[in-house]
Formats: sequence, C-alpha cells, structure tokens
Amino acid sequence: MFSRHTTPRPRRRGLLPAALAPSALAPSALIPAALTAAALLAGPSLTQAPHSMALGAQEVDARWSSAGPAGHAPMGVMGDHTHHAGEWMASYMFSRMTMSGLRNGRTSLSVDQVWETYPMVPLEMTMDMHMPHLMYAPSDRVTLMVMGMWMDHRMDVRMANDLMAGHGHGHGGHGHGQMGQMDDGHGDHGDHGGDGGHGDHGDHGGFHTHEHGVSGWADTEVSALVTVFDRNRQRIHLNLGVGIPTGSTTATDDRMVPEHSRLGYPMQLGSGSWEARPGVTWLGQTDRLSLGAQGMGVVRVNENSEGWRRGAEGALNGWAMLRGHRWAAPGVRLEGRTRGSVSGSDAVMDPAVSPENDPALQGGQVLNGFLALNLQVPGGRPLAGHRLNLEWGGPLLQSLDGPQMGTDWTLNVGWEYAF
Ligand SMILES: [Cu+2]
Repeated sequence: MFSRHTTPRPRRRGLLPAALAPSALAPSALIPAALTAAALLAGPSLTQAPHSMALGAQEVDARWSSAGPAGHAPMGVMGDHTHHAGEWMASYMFSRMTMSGLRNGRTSLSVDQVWETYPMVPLEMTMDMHMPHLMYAPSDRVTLMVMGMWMDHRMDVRMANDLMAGHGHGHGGHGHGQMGQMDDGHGDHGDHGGDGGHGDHGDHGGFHTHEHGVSGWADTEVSALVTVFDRNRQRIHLNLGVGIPTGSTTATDDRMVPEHSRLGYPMQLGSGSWEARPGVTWLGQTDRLSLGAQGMGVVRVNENSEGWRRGAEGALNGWAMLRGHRWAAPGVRLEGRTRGSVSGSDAVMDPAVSPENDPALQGGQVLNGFLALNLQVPGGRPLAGHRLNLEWGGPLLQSLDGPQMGTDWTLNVGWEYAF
C-alpha cells in the first residue's frame, strides 16, 4: 500500500446499491443505470451497502485500483480517476504545445503561397499552459474537480509593414532600424527589417516578422465525476463538466493599426461562452496493464459578447499503462480530436487580413500519439505518494480547415498529490 490516496479502505468493499445491481449493468442498460446513479447523487454512498457481508480477498481484488504509478492516466487526460470519500488531490500541470507549418486539409502550404492571399500569415506558435487543479470527493461515488488554466500564447507572423501603427502609407523601402523599433522586444528573428523590394507581393508592400503575445487566465472548468459502475476490475464514471468563461476574447496588439489590432481566434484565451463538457470514462485493469478510454465533448452554449461562438469539440482517448513497478509506469496514449468551425464572427477581425481571423478556418481533425511515464514515490519514504507524470507526443495525422497552422508536439508535465 503506497499512500492514503491509493489504499483501498474497508468501506469501499461494499456492494453496489440495488439500482446498480448486475441486471441493470448489461451494456444496453448502461444509460438508464447512469441516469439512475446521477439521480441518486444526494442519496447514500455507493459503498454504504451492508458491511456485514463478508467479502473474500478475491472479491476485494476484483476492484479496479488507482494504486501505484499506473493508477492514473497519462498526464494529458483530465478527469480520468476518482477519489475515495473525504480525499483531496492537488495537482499542477505545465503543458507546452508548439505549432508551425500551414496546412489545408492534409496538404502542406508554404508561407509564400498563403502570403499571396493574406497580408498576415502565421508562422509558428507556442502555447504554454499552467493548470492548477483541485479534486475533492464528498463520497466514494462523486468526485468534484475545479481546474484553472493560465495560458501564454506567443505567435510569430509574417506581417505587411502597413499593418503596423504609425507606419504611414508609403510602401517598400523600409530601413532595418525602423522595423526593429516596431518589433519591440523581439530580436531573434532573421527577417526583421522587412523586404521592401519583394516584387511578388507588391500589394502588401514590405513585410517583417512580428510576434504577438497574449497571456492570462483562460476558461475555468468545474466538474463532477460520478461513478456508475465498479466491478470486475472495471470502472465507469461520467464526467459532468461546465466551462466558465473566465478567459478573455478581446486580446489585441496595440502596436498594430487600430482597425486590425484585435488578434485572431486561435490567440484568444477564452471562448467567452458557457460550456457543457460531458464525458464518460472507462477504466480496466489486468495484472500487467491499466487501461482506459474516455470520450469528452465541449459544447458552447451561448454566443459570446463579441458575436461568435467556438465550434463544438470532441475527443476520444485510449491509453495503456504498464503495471508492476513500484516507482514507474510507462504507457502510451492515442487521442482523436475534432473541432468545428467558429459560428458568427467578431466584427473587428477582418478575415481578409489573416486566416486566423476567418471563422470558417478554425476547425479540423487530428490523431495524436503520446508516450507517457508516470512516477510515484512508494510508501514509507519521504514524499511518499507524490506523483510526477510526463507525457510527450504529437499528431500522427491532422486534417485542418486551412490555411491553418498544424501542431508539432505537446509536452505535459504534472505533479499530483492526494491527501
Ligand atoms: Cu485526483
């Protein structure tokens, strides 16, 4: 037994209430069973069934267990596990996603190709995310979770010089000094200074590389994880989440001309909408593997104050973690994601300026693969029970409504501790 977090408690050994009796657990009856369980939220805990029942070791072992490093999913999966009554878990995750390269569908486009149409073309982007989250289980059946998200988006764009404020209207022939001044605080790009004489792109005049940066709190999630099945080393819980629009949708770059200073949809930190985030998670275990699968959706309920709404999203995850080692569990994860277009539009974003400003060019599908390593300090040592989870991966396939920037890789690093 490694920690309080992972140690089965005697009261978990109870039987399922009548509503979840075996007859109700046939696959066809899963949804009614889930609804019944949700309706019983305020009722007695799953595990307060008769303790007088003498359960043999076999039956105790037949429960899925979160013990050990393999007991949690790879770091990038949220809401994968639940907690025992009275337990808290604090967690912090750092995530970095890097993007570059333009695509339309599965076809790559060059910057020059896109530049023929747009006076601002995204080149690369780094999205850093700092995510504190807190879990608390008021009962063995229900775990509550709140997740904050602080984000830092940085994006390099190739931008026509005349999109810069104070530029004046003469095209071409800008000196390096002048461009350097516009691109304040950003000295590491080779093509500063623009290219006033670029004959192919006379319409846009000269251009330079410019960095947009936005940081702040993004949207916040509050959710309840409700266990509806817990037998035969398998467990199913519902993820009932709400997204709270705490992130900004009005980030601007004041160095640009005012009429084009509002940054595009991918740079905005929030959705500006209340969101329903429903999902369902299955967990299963063998002696050698912890397996999981999760389907999650995000539906934006209302149009935001700027007149648009992010498209619906869906994610399907499957993972496997190797069991049997006290400290470490390597694993793999496959993730399919789909994202719809933005509906409505922000009147201040001109879709002729950049593909990032076009509501119709925000959707796409991607299949990601990840390698994961979960570590946990075993019991009886300093820092016993602390977890450190690492995960790295990227797209195996991506098809985007483009021109749109593709993802290169994602790194997730997180610390977790239950108490
Ligand atoms: Cu937890």
